Amino acid sequence: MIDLSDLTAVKSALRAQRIETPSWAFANSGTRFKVFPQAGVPRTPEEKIADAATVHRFTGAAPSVALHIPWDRVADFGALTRYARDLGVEVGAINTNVFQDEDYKLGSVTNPDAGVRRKATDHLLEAISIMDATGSRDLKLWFSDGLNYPGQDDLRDRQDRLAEALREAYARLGGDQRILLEYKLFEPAFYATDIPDWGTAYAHCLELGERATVCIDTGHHAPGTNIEFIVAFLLRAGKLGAFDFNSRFYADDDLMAGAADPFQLFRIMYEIVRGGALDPAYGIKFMLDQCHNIEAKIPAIIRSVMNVQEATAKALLVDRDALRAAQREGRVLESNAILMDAYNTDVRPILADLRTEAGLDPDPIAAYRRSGYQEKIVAERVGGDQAGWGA
Ligand code: PSV
Ligand code: MN
Ligand code: MN
Repeated sequence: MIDLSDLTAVKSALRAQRIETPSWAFANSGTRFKVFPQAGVPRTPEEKIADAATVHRFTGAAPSVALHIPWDRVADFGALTRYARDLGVEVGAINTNVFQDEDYKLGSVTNPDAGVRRKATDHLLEAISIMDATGSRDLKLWFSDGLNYPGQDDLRDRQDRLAEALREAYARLGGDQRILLEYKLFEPAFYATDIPDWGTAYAHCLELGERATVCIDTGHHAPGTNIEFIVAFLLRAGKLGAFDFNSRFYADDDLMAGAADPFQLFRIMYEIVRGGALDPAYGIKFMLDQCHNIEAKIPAIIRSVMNVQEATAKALLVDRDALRAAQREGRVLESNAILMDAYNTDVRPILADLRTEAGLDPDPIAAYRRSGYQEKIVAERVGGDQAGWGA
């Protein structure tokens, strides 16, 4: 059993943890088959930010919101940033969108047409200008580029084109800005994706330099992939920059983080703790990237934040000295038992205490339900926005 008598260090690490919410998760979303609109969803970037601020108000752990351009494009990003700050949140990562224009049918930065590549790269540069205006540090890049058929385009040329666009964006970064590069095994392309895996993302980041790091989206792997190994490897190499948390049963399901496989989330967070990377000063961004197609959005996001916190709390409870000793001595069963002891500990009371100590309600979802916020947005907002998916 885990010794819970002195939780000072565990609590202070949990208190410092920050989870970023995605603006698009507050908007309507769906599958290829149907978008089920919900009452009260945001109609503007400001309303998405207001919902993100509400998540932060009840969790105390989600003080920034990622934007997606052009979905969240406004005339005055300085004003939007001030608006966010007034509500108690910061603008987080700026996500680019080079996947929704007709022009991108055969790719964006890897398109065989130089004109399309120029347009896509200009969009990346525009996103960096938005970062200048919002004070965001992170440019998050996900490319839908890929091929459906063998022979459709030259695999290697596409890597050269990708590298060229990334170089141009990288050269435009200023101050402490950095690139977070995502990979994804498949979808929307099915034969080949231009950044299919962490190794490809890592290699491009290495070529770019120290301000380029990999973003692990937990839904972007083949089933059964050992994601904590990727975490351990990238941390060791100093090339892990961020997570897009979500959970999946089959593909890029974008379900609530920790819903499908809480044990995997724990194993990931254990590697983070083991690597000393939980401290915000280390610079890893813990973001959510998910869609709520059938469930109410704000409570689902609150639940996801809580799930990440619970996985983190369990990871912090691992008796690392005992684990190391057991590992060194090759005590296999005991090593496994030490890890499982932490995983099997009910950490909900610890997190409830922490919230109470911070002046929050110990049960953020119940507090949200009682707050009247949902009724207010349902009454005020008619004709909610679509995240951009499943139109
Ligand atoms: C598409 O797979 C995706 O989920 C990527 O993970 C991006 O992070 C996100 O969309 C927003 O563009
Ligand atoms: Mn993602
Ligand atoms: Mn995804």
